[in-house]
Amino acid sequence: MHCGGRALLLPWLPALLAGFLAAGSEFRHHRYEDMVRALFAVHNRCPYVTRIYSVGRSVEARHLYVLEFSDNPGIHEPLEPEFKYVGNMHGNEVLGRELLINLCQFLCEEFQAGNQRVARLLYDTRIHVMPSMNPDGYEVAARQQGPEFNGYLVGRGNARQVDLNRNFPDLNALMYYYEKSDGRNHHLPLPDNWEQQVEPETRAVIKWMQNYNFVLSANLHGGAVVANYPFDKSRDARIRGRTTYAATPDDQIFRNLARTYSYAHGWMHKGWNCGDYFDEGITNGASWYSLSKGMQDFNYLHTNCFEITLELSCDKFPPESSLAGEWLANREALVAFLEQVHHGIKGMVYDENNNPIENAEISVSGIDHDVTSGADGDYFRLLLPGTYAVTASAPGYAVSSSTVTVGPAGATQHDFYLKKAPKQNVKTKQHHGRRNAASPKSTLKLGPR
Ligand code: GEM
Ligand code: ZN
Repeated sequence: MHCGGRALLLPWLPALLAGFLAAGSEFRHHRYEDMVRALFAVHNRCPYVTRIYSVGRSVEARHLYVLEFSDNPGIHEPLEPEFKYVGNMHGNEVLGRELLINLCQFLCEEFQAGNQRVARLLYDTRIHVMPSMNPDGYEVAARQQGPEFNGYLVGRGNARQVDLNRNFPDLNALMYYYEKSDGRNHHLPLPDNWEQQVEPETRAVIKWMQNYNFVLSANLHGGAVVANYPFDKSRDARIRGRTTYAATPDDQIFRNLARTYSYAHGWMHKGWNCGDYFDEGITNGASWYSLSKGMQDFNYLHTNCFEITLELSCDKFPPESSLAGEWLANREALVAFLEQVHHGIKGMVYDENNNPIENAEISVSGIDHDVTSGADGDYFRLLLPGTYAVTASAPGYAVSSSTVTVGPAGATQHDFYLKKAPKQNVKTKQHHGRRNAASPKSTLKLGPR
């Protein structure tokens, strides 16, 4: 699907460009009101495959809007993975916001035009697009900075000037603490008072992450051109100026995800960009520079979602004249990365009566990071091609193991049927499931921002 896809998109290009240009050029910067109008215009044009919802409001009460694409908007269909794109978390890094508006217009137009690749994506996936996580910061940047001025920090933070990519609970610290005991590194719990410790935008996005079982995601930034993958925080962040690679247990998968973007991008993979060199256009976050309380690591440590951070332009507020070219350089990459959500293993977890089991843990031998089944009992485990020993477990049930082979295209489906365990064999994992009342709460303080 991946290789053939590029060819599938190209025939539509001239018509698409002509359409955009005729419509008075969609390649322009969108202030908040313009962005909202653009998203609703897409919804009005493609009402049966889109839905608009807000996950909450910013400090200055602007909505954090999401445009959702699916053949059944508003509904999670079992075995159809959920995907998200988030842009403009730093208000002054604006290319992601524009590219995501372009992507929404593209998905809608191409679906209408009968593009089979796009139609298939919409039938098999639920795609959530949040063009701006920091609409307040954007307005500051657009007013005081604008495209012509290269102020580096104006509008980066939210209205209270908090950097939202330094505002998530520090689950890396908790993971390192757990390494001394059971080594747990997934669905790590939040401190009791986490809601009081984070900004409204962060709070809304965390609740969004908890309400949808996202499988794959990217967070769009600017200021460099590179695909950055977890961990962002190095093991010893206190050693200043020294950068150490902090690998997740899923390092190979993350590197592959990052490469998917960089090689499908016009020039990211070449490595030399904005005066920096990144081999293959990818980097481990911590090996670049260490960052605490970022969103990327939080996704991996608190949810089932694998997130990478895409740095997409040297210029954080690029001139309008560059937007059409940037769209062409990123369009295939945005679609190809999205398609990666269909790799690995997926399936259902049932009990003996065919009732779905929520929050079952799926473990892959050799990769020390579990994912859990969602409310419908479905699970998604991104993996590279290969043969894996996979285990499903849930409290009160006997563990079930299988050997599953993953090919290069599409996800392999494997369902688990768990039998009730005899009382003495019940596996009691204290830390099971994030909604489990028995799970320990983090006592770590989030500390000053
Ligand atoms: C970043 S995020 C990407 C880089 N991550 C690491 N660990 N070096 C940030 O938040 O500082 C860059 C950006 O703002 O775009
Ligand atoms: Zn940024």
